[in-house]
Amino acid sequence: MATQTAQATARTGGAVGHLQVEDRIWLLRAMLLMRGIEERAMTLYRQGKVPGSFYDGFGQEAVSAGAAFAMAAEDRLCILHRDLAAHIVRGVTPARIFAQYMGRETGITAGRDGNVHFGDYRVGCVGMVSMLPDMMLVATGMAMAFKIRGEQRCALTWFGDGSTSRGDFHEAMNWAGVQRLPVIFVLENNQYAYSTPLDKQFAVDPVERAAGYGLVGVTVDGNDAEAMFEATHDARERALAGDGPTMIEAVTMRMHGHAAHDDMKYVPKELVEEWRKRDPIEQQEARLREIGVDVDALRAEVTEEINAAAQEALQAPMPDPAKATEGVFCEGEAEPLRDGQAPWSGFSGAAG
Ligand SMILES: Cc1ncc(C[n+]2csc(CCOP(=O)(O)OP(=O)(O)O)c2C)c(N)n1
Ligand SMILES: [Mg+2]
Repeated sequence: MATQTAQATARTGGAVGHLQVEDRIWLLRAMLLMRGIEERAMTLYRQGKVPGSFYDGFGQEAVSAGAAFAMAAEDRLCILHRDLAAHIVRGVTPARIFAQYMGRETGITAGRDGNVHFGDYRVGCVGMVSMLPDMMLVATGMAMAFKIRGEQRCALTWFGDGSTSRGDFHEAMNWAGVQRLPVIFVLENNQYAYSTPLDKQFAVDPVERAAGYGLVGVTVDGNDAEAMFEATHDARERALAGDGPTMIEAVTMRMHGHAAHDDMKYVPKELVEEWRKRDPIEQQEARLREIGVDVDALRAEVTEEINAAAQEALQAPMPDPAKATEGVFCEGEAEPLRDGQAPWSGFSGAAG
C-alpha cells in the first residue's frame, strides 16, 4: 500500500506552497491568540476563576492552526485538548473561549463544561469526549456519512501519541482504510502521554502504522504551521479526489505539564530546552519579518484583543442553576452541525 513519508522542509519567503501573505499572517495571529489566551487562562486558573483543571498546548500551536486552516467551512472538525487554535481559526471568539473556561453563561457550553470538552457546532466543530481517542471514530463516522451522501467534504481529527495504544485508534484507521473515507487523522506526537515517553508506547515509528491500514502516512514538522497547512491541504485534496484517508504525524513537544497540576519532573530539562529553540511562533514570526510584516504591531493588536476578551468574559453572568438540565438531551428536531463563517482569508476557496 502507498506509504509516503515526507520530512517537511522549512518553507521561507512564500516561495513554496499555496499561502498568500495574509494567510501566513492569519496563521501567526491564530497561534498568538492561542498562546495569549492560554497564558491568561492559566493566570485566571491560579486566581481560582477557572474551575477544574487547566490544559494547554504551549509549543504545539502550529499543529492545530496549520491543519485547521486547510479545511473548508463545509468540512467537519473534532478538536482535542491541545488544539485551541482550531477553534480560533473556525471563528470562535476569544471572549467565548474565556467564558467557556470560567463556566459562564456566554461560553460555548454555557457553563456545562470547562477547558477541554467543547466544540461550537455552528462552525462545524464537534466537542470532544474524554475517552481517548473516541473522536477518531466520530470523525470516521462523519466521513462515512459524506461518502454515502456523495458529498465533497472531509472530516479531520487530532489525537495524541498516547491514543495510538488504544483499540479505537486501530478500529478507526482500519474502517477508514477499508472504506477509503475522506478523513484526516492528525497524530499530535508531543513525545509524552502524561508521564509516559514514546519508547514505552510503541516499538515502531508511529507513521508506519498508516501503511498497515492502507492509509497514506506523512511525517511533518509539527512546529511549522505552514508545513502543517501544506500537509493537511494535500491530504484534503486526496480525500476529495476519492483517494482515501491520510494520517499526518505532527512531530512536536509538550512544553508544559500534562495539565496545570503537573510539574513534569519526569521530562529531561535538556529536551525542553532543545525544543524551545524550535518555538512555532518564533519561526513564523521570523519568516514574516523577513518579508517586511510588522509583527510587533500584530502582537500588540492580539494582546489588546485578549485583554478586552478576558474583561468581557469576567463580566459575563454565571449560568442559572435552574437551567442545568436543559440542552443535555435533544428536544424536538435535532439541529445539524452548521458551516459557520470562518474568518480566515478564503484559502479554502482555492482548495475547493
Ligand atoms: C481511554 C482513556 N484513558 C485515559 C485517559 C486519561 N488521559 C487524559 S489525557 C491522557 C494522556 C494522553 O496522551 P496523548 O494521547 O499523548 O495526548 P497529549 O495529552 O500528550 O496531547 C490521559 C492518559 C483518557 N482520557 N482516556
Ligand atoms: Mg502526547
